Amino acid sequence: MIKAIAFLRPAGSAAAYERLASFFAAMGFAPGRGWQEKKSRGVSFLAPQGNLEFVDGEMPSTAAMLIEVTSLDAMRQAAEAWLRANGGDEAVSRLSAVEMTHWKARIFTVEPEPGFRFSFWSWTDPVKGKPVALEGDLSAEGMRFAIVVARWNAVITDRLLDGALDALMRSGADRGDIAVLRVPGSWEIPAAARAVAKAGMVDAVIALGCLLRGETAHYEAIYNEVARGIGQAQQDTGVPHSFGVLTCDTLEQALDRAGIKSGNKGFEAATAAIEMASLRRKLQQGGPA
Ligand code: DLZ
Repeated sequence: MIKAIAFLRPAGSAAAYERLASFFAAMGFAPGRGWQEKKSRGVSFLAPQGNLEFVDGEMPSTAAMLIEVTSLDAMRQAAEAWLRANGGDEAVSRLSAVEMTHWKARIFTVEPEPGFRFSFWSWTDPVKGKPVALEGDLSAEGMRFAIVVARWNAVITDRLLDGALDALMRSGADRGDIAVLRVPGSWEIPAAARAVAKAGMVDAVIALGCLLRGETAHYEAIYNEVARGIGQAQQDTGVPHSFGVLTCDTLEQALDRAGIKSGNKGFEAATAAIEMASLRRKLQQGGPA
């Protein structure tokens, strides 16, 4: 099964590597994982879609890489601002004007580092090429999170916490931007989640707990209240709350869902929190264009 395409380019020098990384970050690309080893390092950037194209006939651009965007003029402004701040007039001379293409699109080409040309383009038809849906991204960079984790059944909830932290850090969150709040049991999660969300300190709350049916008197009543409370804290505060409270018949089932067999629900809850925080930011910035 094909999983992904990675387009690799040697930067040539450490300085060129730094400039290209800085430019792509300034253009709003979501950061990928990258790597750092003895012999090499890599900085990666993600786009929601990618494909490999071979061309027969007239090439759409003199650049080898085409980046489709929704707001071409804003992207050009961002490119110009970066070039001006990183090389002045000489660098700005490596930015083309916006031109029409032969395929009903507008395009500009930029060379942030000599020898590295990139073309940004968008359809002239305002509907074509727009995202079919407004979605959150999976980059947690610059976001703040609270993880509210129950101590009851700590053998499970500690694993959920590890999974959640792993997801946040791998997605670019800073450890200093993650607050971990420990509460006695799942019953106490909603109050703590609501308080931290209400304080306006975080972009999202991740609720982690584990209720075991066999060992919990009034299991249904507790579970319903925990779920309702977390949902209500989310609705009342407007801050996304993701639900990572396991409800299992046995400890074995819970272990499976905390990283042994069936993934780690803490990791999944953190991913959902990142996506919802990102979506909320986009809506606050004006929603669908
Ligand atoms: C009391 C209790 C029981 C029996 N079972 C669980 C459980 O399986 N999971 C959990 O997170 N918490 C449990 N608790 C503790 C309650 O959530 C709560 O912390 C106490 O009743 C104190 O309010």
